[in-house]
Amino acid sequence: MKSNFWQHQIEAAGLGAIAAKIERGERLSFDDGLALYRNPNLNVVGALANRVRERKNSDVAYWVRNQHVNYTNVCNKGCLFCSFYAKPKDDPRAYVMTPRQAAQKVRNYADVPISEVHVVGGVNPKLPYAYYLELLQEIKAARPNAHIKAFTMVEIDQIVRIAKKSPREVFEDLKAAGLDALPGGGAEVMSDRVHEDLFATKPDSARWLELARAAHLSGLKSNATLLYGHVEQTPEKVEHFVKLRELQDETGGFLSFIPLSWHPEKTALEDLKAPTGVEDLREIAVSRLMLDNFPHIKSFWIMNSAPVTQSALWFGADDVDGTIMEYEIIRDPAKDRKQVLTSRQLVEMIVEAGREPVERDPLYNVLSRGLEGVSDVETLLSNQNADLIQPSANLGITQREGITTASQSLKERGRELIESNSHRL
Ligand code: V47
Repeated sequence: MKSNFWQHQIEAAGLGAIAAKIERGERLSFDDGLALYRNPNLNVVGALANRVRERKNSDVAYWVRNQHVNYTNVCNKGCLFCSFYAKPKDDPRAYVMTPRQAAQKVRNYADVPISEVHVVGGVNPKLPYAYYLELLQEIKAARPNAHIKAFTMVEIDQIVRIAKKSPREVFEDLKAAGLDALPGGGAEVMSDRVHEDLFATKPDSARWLELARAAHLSGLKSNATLLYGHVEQTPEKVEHFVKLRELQDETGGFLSFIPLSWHPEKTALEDLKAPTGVEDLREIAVSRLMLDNFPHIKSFWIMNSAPVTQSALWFGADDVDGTIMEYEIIRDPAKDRKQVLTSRQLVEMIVEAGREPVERDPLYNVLSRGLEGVSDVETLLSNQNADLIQPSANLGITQREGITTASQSLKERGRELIESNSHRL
């Protein structure tokens, strides 16, 4: 960054003072965060983020052999940004897997060397405490050598409530049942305004942070996310970073931050436009610069697409997530069944982008480098298994006709909200 060319670019973009702080390793302020979001020269913002990325993670881009299991889509939270969930009552899309069925999903991929099983679902008020413990136990028994990364803080909030125990006691029980780490997710945007408008019945940011703190104090590592591109405002995103890095100063328990690009399709807010690739790159870059104490920034290829993720590896990201196998949260069942990249495709994507692929486990222990052991077996198996257990097979919930789904009934509310937010967009 010392060359005259870059110095000129940085000064011309009006980012000289921020660049000097970055060079000195100083923390950026709230106002710096606003300035980075508002600066029209994305290349310079990205180059500054890349500077930090290379300082922390050199040329490496991490990937993981993982499998997602979404054990239920039943959810009583009614978030307007979500297309995944089904109402607890009378929703024909609703499904719940028994712990054994979830474990069978994992066994279906027994021939793939998976190191992480990522387990999340809706907040299903019918599931008892024992269900969550059995879910972990059955999955662990099906895949003893894989780490289980399970439950966002929103699910944890529900589990704590039904357990009638303290968060610390619950984390001890979950660890004993097989929990190794927690995903990000659930905080969305730490703003009371957006919370009220889009996900009022979910825990607020104070509760999310309290539970993340308890997880870290129990020795569990976790991730954090930001859902962007809907009705949030720039200062709310900067505030989100400030809150996360304060907790990270305290606990050191966060591993990775994942900006989640919102997908409006089939949600109550589907009339809003989706974020563009340029916005995705800016979110990666600003998060890398603001979250100075987070070791990793992930560009989740499912949300960002593979091409944007390749560019993101030069805008601050050092992780692309993994093989996934099946992802229900933004899946359109009418269009495609599976969202999977083989280990070979992931590694080739990273090499093509000019970075060094390193396979990791959920705790960022290095498992392999370069092309060691990569294959195309995931696609073969995921196609073969497509019909074995389809979530829409409606496990344990009877289908009925003539029912208004959650997303239909919320659409009206969504339209009103879009109108009332239109002056902010
Ligand atoms: O909290 C829901 C998001 C999250 C939509 O920790 C949507 O490695 C986009 O947390 N468009 C759950 N996003 C997923 C999550 C996650 C994903 C990947 C990796 C990790 C990790 C964590 O999904 C929710 C919500 O913010 N979400 N609906 C949507 N329509």
